[in-house]
Amino acid sequence: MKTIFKSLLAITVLSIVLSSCGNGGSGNRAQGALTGSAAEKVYVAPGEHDEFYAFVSGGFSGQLAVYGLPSGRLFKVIPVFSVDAEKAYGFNEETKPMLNTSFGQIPWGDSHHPDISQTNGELDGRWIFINENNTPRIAKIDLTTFETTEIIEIPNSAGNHSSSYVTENTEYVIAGTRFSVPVPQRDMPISEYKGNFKGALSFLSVDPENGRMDLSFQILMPGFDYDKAHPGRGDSHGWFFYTTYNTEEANSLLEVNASQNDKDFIAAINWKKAEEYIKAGNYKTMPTRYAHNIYDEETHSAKTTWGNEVKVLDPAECPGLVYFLPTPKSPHGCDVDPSGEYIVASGKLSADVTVHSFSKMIKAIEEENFSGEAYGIPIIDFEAVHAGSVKQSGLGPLHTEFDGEGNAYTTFFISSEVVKWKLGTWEVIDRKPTYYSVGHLMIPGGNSRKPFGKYLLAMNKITKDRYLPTGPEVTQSAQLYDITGEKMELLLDFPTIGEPHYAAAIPADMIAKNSKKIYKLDENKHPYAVRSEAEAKVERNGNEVHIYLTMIRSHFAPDNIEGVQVGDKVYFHVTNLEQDYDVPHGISMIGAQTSELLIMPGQTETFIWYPKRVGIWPFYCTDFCSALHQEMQGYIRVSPKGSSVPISFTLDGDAVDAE
Ligand code: RUQ
Ligand code: CUA
Repeated sequence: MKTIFKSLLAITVLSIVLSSCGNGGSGNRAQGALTGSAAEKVYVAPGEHDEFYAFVSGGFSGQLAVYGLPSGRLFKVIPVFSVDAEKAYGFNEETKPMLNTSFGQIPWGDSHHPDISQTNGELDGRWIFINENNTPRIAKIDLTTFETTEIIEIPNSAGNHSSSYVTENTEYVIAGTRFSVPVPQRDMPISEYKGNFKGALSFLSVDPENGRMDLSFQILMPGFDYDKAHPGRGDSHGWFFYTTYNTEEANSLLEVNASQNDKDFIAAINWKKAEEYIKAGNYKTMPTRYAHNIYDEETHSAKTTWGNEVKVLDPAECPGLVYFLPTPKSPHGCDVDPSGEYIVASGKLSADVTVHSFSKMIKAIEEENFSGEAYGIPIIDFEAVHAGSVKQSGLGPLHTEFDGEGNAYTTFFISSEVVKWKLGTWEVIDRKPTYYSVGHLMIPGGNSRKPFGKYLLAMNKITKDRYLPTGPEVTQSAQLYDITGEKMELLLDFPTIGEPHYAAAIPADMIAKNSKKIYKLDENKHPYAVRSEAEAKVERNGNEVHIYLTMIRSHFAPDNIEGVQVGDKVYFHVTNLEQDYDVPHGISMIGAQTSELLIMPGQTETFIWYPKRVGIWPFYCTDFCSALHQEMQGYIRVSPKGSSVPISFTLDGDAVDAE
């Protein structure tokens, strides 16, 4: 086994070396040149809109980026798990609670797999969910505001990788632990991992009205690594499938020790059965602690509530809840075709892509066609569940998506290619190189009942010489392929933010029409909001000074403030009074140890400034908002501590309004 692994490793290294010199040299661009027709296919004329929104995970940036397809133009980076000084996310008082966890406030996360909400197995465009791998969390982004509105921490987990995928009607969004750990956490020798560590799979219900997530239950699985997951659909709706690796339960040098078994498993979870067990009270309640952070659009503020228990199911005590499907070999991707019949597993160390059949699985369960059991969980006989394999299709298969026309597309990391093959006959139809070392791929709607087809986006881990060099760190990138014909056609390369793990895309017209234009001022329930300049004021409360500030083109009210002292804690509560589309204002204060605020029309945000020195200190608008943007500024007079200068402020502002 070790030899196979080492030779695969050697091929990886070789293929990277080959690809980097194969296309090397700045003089040789011919290979990458597009045909005129390819250029036309991605050209979106100035002022025209793209056909699809693509939401591309930022990987270790912790964020989610919004691109247009086919142009590859970047529209927005949505801050999710990492602070973002540009948008004040995690810096202003309102969004700080979004990053609360049981470990404290965490300024960074590792985002992986976005998934758009579904109704009847089709994308509905209401929300997009994304998982955080490092400090296990799932976030929800509202697709009317393109803002993160909810983050829930996943207890009893470590490395929330097999996440965040939704069931057919968004009944659940799921999480799964990549690293098994002691549950509950305790002090014990690592060498006693085997048989003692557990892998928690989590099911979070989603309120169909407001999208509110709730940690419904967890299934405490054997101590394997739970890697990827996808929901059943159609007939297999009610099931969830997770790939596992390290069924060896090794705790060290996994590259060798977790590559011993010929086959690992896909864990098939019957979540409808889980609901029955929960209903029947067949669960344990486990004390735990996790943060649940919700952003309220009316108060423009986030609040954390704390969960302190979770319902836990033990598969050994719940017959029919979990089955294992033997699957070669350290499988990564776990993908279900649009019909729900085929479960495609990509064994990282297997030469073939393995496909299981859902209907065969049900039959095998009925006939109890089992080849053994692991920790009380039946292992279905491989032949009884195996539908077929795509033979010798490439090296290092990772992920598969579907076009809805009976074709599947699988990425191969080691051989750097996308391979198109036919469901049912398993024959390879086409293969195209990627540049280089592709991880995920995405077809709009490609993990739903109704893929939109047309394009395939390959997300690459390595770009080498594909772009202008930028020092040792070079961009990662995505590549767009036309999949309307029998053969795929490479159309476009474009750089991405962070590492592009998975993505999700949806026809633009499904969400563009719902996009919010402004926040209504008269619906603003922020406790420090003011709705007109007349209400703007400055108040002292001990050593706290609260400035209720307004902004409108092109001035602040008040814009001269006196009576602040060294040692005060000065709150800027700032309301943007604009009610027009696309007129944010920004504000920053000299010496404030935080970011600017970038405030949308009708919104209120807060930052805190600790004046340290006596003097007259300016603040100004940071977003070029009008012809007189440069005039949008103000002063604060800071007197020594204990000074008798009273709080005073101006409200006339010497109208320099451009409008
Ligand atoms: S998993 S390739 Cu998160 Cu494949 Cu990224
Ligand atoms: Cu307001 Cu610039």
